[in-house]
Amino acid sequence: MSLSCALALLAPLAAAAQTPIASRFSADPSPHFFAGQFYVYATDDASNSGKYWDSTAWRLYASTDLRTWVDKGAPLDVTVFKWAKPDAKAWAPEVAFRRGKYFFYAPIGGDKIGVAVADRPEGPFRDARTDALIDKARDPNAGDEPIDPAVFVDKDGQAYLLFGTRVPKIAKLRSDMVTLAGPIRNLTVNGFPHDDPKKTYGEAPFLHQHGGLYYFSFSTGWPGQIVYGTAATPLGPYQYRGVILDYLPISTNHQAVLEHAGKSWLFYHDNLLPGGGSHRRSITFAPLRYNRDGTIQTVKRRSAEAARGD
Ligand code: FUB
Repeated sequence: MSLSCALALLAPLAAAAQTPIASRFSADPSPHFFAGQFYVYATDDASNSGKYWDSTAWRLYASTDLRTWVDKGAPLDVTVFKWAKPDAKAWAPEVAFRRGKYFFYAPIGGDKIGVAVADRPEGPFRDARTDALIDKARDPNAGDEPIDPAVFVDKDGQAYLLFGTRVPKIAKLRSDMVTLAGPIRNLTVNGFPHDDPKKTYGEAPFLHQHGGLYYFSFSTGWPGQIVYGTAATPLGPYQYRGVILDYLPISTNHQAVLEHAGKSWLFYHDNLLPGGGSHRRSITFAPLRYNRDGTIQTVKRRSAEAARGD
């Protein structure tokens, strides 16, 4: 074993956190622990025009230890969905596992969410339906922009799909994971601080459970903070509790929480790589810590210079 490998193994994991997981621009992390490995599904900023989020394929990174990440290439692109325009933009992805299958929730073109399925985390993914799971033109209450899907599977096995900008949406999924089990509802968050009119729902909904409470986190907008509320049931209503991650020096903020082996991590994107910016983002993560009362400690962002070791 080389000295650098030995030192890397000795280094505390917290130090590996808040550096980019890849040298390739990528954003909107969907982190998971599947079949003994960590996986992060991502929006591929490296293949966009640099002027807009107009990439047409998603990207996948894998790690066995959260320190060393391997670029697994594009697990899916929009052409897999025959009903989608081949140049439709591929935005923030989500993946969920159920009964031996991996389900990829793919926001396409800003107005539809498709779902693809595979037998392995890396794919190949194939369209799980012949049309979109969510379609703004077809589905009542799909909202103005059905993007940013997030899936939460509760202890009782009920799966929920969250999505949307400006108004957070939630719908139950059938156990097949590819059809809705009920209406699309609006999620309510009460108790936003009155002294900050910018604190409202923007995008990037994410739902997780910890210590018996349901945590709904999201970005407040463009630019946005990552904030959260808690509730006693997945459908809410949620009570605003505070800020998880402050504004970044880019126009978007997008988070996901990974809880594995008793540890919690906040994955998000930032501007950490040379040449980066609002359309050239990079994925990183940090330990997520809870207080005894269930509140979450605000994650202190590391600057690009510190992350690069400048
Ligand atoms: O990557 C495109 C969009 O930027 C995502 O859908 C939003 O969440 C924001 O991160």
